[in-house]
Amino acid sequence: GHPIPRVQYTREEIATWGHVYKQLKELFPTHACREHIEAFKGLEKDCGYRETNIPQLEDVSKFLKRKTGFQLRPVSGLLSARDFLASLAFRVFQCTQYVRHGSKPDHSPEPDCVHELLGHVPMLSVPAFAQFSQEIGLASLGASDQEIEKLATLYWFTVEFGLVRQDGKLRAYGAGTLSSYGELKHALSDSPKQLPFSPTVTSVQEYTDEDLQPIYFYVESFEDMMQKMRDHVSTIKRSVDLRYDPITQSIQVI
Ligand code: H2B
Ligand code: FE
Repeated sequence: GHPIPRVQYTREEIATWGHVYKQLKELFPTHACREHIEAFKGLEKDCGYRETNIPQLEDVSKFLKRKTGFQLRPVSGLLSARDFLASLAFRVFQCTQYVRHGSKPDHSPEPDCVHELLGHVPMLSVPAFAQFSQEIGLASLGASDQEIEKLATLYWFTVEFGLVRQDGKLRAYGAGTLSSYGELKHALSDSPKQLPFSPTVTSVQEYTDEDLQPIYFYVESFEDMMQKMRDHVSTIKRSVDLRYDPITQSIQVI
């Protein structure tokens, strides 16, 4: 419950952020989904999103809390899929606070706050998407290692690299895509395969984190994605039945 410590970023770190920010801002109007574009405006207005400033996680966390009840928790690096997904069940997003190395501003091998703030945060402020994120988290509680692996794969092809069709064109809603200029251009070009999202197929699709994605999955809407996911999750066998109580923000075994 403590406020997230404020960080005084160095000039080099702010320059790295600014470099990515400036490039992506040019692409968002033609490449990002409309929810991301809308959310981004709010973050510029309320949370200090701009080229010369790295937003503070505490301010962003309060913004999200107001919009969708999500909160950020600072984390020092990559967590296991099980730990990471479990926190989503409680509308907690474990968020790195450090900036990638300035020698490679366009790439970070691990999540950094440029990726979290530009990719994840705007989408977590969208109610339908926040609900989807929490439901993947809820599905992970008490799941077997094998099921966790499938959920992590679904997370990869939706939350990180998902596309959505809007006004007849594909747009990005995945954070991995929305936080990388190269990936964002590539994702909507003719180079990769773009397949319809289908949990049975998508959950066992192999993927790489070493290069641009060769395959993306698209949905027709977030409601469509949520329904497909719910149908899929209902087939997962689990030892206990769980329910999230939004009043106490706790999980009840039923
Ligand atoms: N850990 C952290 N710190 N940030 C993430 O975005 C993240 C993670 N993503 N662990 C997880 C793994 C994701 O790739 C899935 C659920 O495996
Ligand atoms: Fe991510």
